[in-house]
Amino acid sequence: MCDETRTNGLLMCGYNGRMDELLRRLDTTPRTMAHLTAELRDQELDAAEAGEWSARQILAHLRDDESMVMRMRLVRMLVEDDPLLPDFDEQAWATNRNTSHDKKESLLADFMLQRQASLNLLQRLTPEQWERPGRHEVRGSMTVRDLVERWADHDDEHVRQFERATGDTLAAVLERRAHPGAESEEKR
Ligand code: NI
Repeated sequence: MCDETRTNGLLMCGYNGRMDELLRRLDTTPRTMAHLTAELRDQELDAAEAGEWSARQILAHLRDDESMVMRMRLVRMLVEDDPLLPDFDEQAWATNRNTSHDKKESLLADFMLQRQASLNLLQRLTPEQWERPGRHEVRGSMTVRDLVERWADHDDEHVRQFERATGDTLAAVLERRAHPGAESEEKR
């Protein structure tokens, strides 16, 4: 069972530092996205190089993926016996999904809520549940632990993609916030 301890206010199962680290990464992403979106205006949210996603599309993708792909896979692996997990064509999904009217505040609030729902499940997994299997259509056999590693890496990939789309970085945002008077000409 879960040894309930708290790290930075986050409920953790203390049996494995690696799992805690994965959950910490998942817990951090909504705040990262909040920092990265805070100063963006609509024009900047929707700017995109040809063939690339805009910042708004990336944020919408993280929101959609959380409940409809990642948590769905998790729940199926917890309740079904070695389920077959369909692949998900995120390019096709993004192309056919009209998120241009979604306000960044709504997308961000949705993402935060959905991520918290995922963490509520993940924080209470037993060691046995972390090892439950599933079969991904393309990636093959995986455990819940493999899924969560992929989940955290997926966050990081899209955070970097978001930084490329806006030409800004989390480090730069935090630096500007720490030194509000020192806005340089290179920023916008
Ligand atoms: Ni993705």
